[in-house]
Amino acid sequence: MAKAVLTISSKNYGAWSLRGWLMAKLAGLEFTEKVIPPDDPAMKAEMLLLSSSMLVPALQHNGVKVWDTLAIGEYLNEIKPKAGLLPSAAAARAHCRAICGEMHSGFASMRGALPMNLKAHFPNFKIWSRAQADIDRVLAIWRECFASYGGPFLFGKTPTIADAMYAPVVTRFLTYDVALDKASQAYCKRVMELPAMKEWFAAAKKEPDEIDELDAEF
Ligand SMILES: N[C@@H](CCC(=O)N[C@@H](CS)C(=O)NCC(=O)O)C(=O)O
Repeated sequence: MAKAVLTISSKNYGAWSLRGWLMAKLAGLEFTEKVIPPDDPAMKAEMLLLSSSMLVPALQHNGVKVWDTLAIGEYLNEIKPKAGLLPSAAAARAHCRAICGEMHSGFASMRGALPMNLKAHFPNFKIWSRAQADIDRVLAIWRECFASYGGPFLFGKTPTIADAMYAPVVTRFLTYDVALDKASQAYCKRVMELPAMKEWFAAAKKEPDEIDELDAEF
């Protein structure tokens, strides 16, 4: 069977890349990575061949091209149904899709003000009120999940696409020293301890140093 290829961008800055990559790891998919430097205009033409949106992550698998992170998560769930990327109960599955959708389309203030930057640490970072409102909503989403499914992940004992969708939020909370309640702190620690997260983090640290114009959500 042809091996899958996942195209991604920077591991230090690429929040969407991290989400798609983590979903593929959680699914147990065998894949090779193709890393396209986000600041290289020459790569745009190549990206168009891989992803109609010209955005990453983009997955190629058995002649199928899937782009956009949520579509990749749904596709992975179809080809790897035993991985539990979506909860098995319909109500929990609907809840999972709802909070993934909220992450996919929302939290613009938090994403803009606190861009993912795994190598950085900003103690006492001043968070403006709109970003704080987004953070409060994320924490409320997490609290509801912990109360409904008992943790340690958002939908219970094993990680789902929701944990992948919120993984770059976890890293932001750590980078920007966001004040967290005990349960959310424990959740962040649990996500960071996933072997795949450790692998991604180690690779991000080896990337060339920060590029100023990339200190923004992309
Ligand atoms: N809605 C898209 C967002 C993907 C996205 O914004 N990807 C960024 C990188 S993490 C990108 O490809 N940026 C390249 C560019 O804008 O040229 C998804 O869910 O995958």
